[in-house]
Amino acid sequence: MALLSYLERAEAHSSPLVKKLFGIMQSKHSNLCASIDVSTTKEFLALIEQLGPYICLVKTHIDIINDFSYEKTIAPLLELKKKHNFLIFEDRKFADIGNTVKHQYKDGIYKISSWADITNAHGVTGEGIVRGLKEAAKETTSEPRGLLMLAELSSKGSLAKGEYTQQTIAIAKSDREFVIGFIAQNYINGFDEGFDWVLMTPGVGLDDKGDALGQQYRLVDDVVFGGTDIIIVGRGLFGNGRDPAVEGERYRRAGWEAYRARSALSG
Ligand code: 5BU
Repeated sequence: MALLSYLERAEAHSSPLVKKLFGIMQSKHSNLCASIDVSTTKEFLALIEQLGPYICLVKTHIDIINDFSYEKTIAPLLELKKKHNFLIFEDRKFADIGNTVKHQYKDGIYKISSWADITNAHGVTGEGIVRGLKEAAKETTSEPRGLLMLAELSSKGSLAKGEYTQQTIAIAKSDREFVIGFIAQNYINGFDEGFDWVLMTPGVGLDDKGDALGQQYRLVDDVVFGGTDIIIVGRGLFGNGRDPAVEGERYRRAGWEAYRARSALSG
């Protein structure tokens, strides 16, 4: 079957959140998610300001910011979101029982459900995790919220494979409204069954092979031709003194061209 454009997928999708995401991707010609892993609010906001024009999604690890506050960190982030038109994905990787993750998502210092459009969860604790997170989202806001299930990881020796991955996919299918897709390294048999899941892939780098702590990088073409919709790039955009605007445009173009080439091949 021919691979549809992001616009066609936006039009056909049942989820308002996915419609919005694919719509942004189409209008900015970007399937690039920037992973902003820095420890001060100043660096965090400066990077997002620089990368804003090139990305469809900002991925955060909000708990690594030393000087976090809603007023100084989140309020300006939401301004940048409006200015540059992207969505926000908090890479929280929830992994507890439903009742606990419900509170971790909506309470505490970070109140993730109040500002992050998308978050993610491991399947290790079973289906209750989806229900707990969904309840928190509903109790927080009428804005659309979505969950990605962690089917695979990019790191060396990851245990998320085989039967574990298949069971995680089964958990995702328990709620096709709140769960919008997966984090995985490739398209996996078992995802689809006629539903247009969003697939996002981290561990992408054009210049490095990995890091000293088990990260493994693959090239943009490899992950896009492997079936991904959104490439997630962190240090490739700003590590080692790189210029975020130069690398932002480079990865945006690489990701977009790869998706177009894949669509043309499948057409
Ligand atoms: P990097 O700087 O491009 O290596 O950052 C990758 C980001 O993606 C980082 O925030 C990780 O926590 C995140 N990540 C990952 O690297 N691999 C995975 O499988 C998952 C998330 Br899930």
